[in-house]
Amino acid sequence: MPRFNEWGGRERQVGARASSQNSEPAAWVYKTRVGGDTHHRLWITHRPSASTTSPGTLSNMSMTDVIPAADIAKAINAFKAVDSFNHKKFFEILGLKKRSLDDVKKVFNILDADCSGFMELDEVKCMMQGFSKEGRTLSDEEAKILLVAGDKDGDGKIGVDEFTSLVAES
Ligand SMILES: [Ca+2]
Repeated sequence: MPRFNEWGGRERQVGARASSQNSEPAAWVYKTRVGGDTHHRLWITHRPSASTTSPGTLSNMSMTDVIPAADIAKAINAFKAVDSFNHKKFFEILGLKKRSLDDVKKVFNILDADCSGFMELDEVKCMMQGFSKEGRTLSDEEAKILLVAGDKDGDGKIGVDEFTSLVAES
């Protein structure tokens, strides 16, 4: 869904998410490259239609482009029970550690739904949903454990390098 902005560049929609199920408006992130710089802009808009997009997924890249859908389903199903989540096992089932660094970064970029460069607590809680809409939200306790495991520099969020380290340790 390209659109034009005041810089004259074409904007590419790179992310979208809704604040809660079926709620509107959703936040949309557009990315533009102007003179070698990448600009991200957040637009608050209404979700065009549930059939063309869904919260937490990218319009131009989906998780199944990187990880086989069968592996995602297996990983989601393994942690259906509340407070059963274990990120090492989750990444292992996904085969994430065996993937290229580039693929792991692609995964991170999808999980970073607002393209802030970090997985903040709300994105950590929705990590399994970032892989599949069938995934459940992590409990507060599970999210806290995952955040503490990933957040090496103590800024309260997970950056791309922290995420690739977390995968490498799994
Ligand atoms: Ca983020």
